[in-house]
Amino acid sequence: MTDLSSFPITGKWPAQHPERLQLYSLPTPNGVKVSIMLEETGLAYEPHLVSFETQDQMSPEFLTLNPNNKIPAILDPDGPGGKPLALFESGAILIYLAEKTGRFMPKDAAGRYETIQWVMFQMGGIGPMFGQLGFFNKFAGKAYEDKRPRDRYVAESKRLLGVLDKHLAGRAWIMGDDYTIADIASFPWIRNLIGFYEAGELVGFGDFKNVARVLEAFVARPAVVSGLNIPKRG
Ligand SMILES: N[C@@H](CCC(=O)N[C@@H](CS)C(=O)NCC(=O)O)C(=O)O
Repeated sequence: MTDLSSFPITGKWPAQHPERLQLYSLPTPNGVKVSIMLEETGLAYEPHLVSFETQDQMSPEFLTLNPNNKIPAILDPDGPGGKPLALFESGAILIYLAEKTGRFMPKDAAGRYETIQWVMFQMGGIGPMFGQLGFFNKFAGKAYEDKRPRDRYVAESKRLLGVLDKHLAGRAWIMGDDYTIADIASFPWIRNLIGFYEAGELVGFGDFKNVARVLEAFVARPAVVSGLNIPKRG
């Protein structure tokens, strides 16, 4: 019988099924990457809602799992060597889950590195830049009179979308015929940019036909449809 009681996080979010992978998250663009991956792989897992309304991400229990106070984070009772493994940073979690399950990552070494390269492109480029654009277009930054900060992130987001659009020409997915963690990392952010952040017009999304085509295929996947709402908001 798996026992996770020595992990302080289980004091705040008790594990009903300690033998299952424990997910601590919220359905944001970073959070849903992991929910979608878990839904795609069919791994047994138990989702726990980390509410920002109650600042759960700042709680001492959550900080034991991620000292950087951000979702998503996981605790896998069955990590390498059969020992529990706690992980944060969505890109690291996607790579871990791909390797654990042997899914959504090419088997050959070159394909594996190229997939990781595109995951890093999302983690270091798309995520941070789109996130700033969201702040300046939709949230507190919207009220700033000086539009230069917003425009800087508009320009950078457009540039990144252009890079991805060119790459996707003639490809079904980022890695070609196969759907991988590079897609799972990237498309929740693109969906969010034109949806929740309401920045589609600002970045001229209509110009990125390949990105739009692959986004449509992505959101039609059943695991994406369900993953986008996990964990359920209270
Ligand atoms: N690089 C991190 C970023 C995670 C991140 O920014 N999470 C946001 C939600 S999308 C968060 O937890 N924010 C809460 C806070 O900053 O207090 C990852 O990809 O996991």
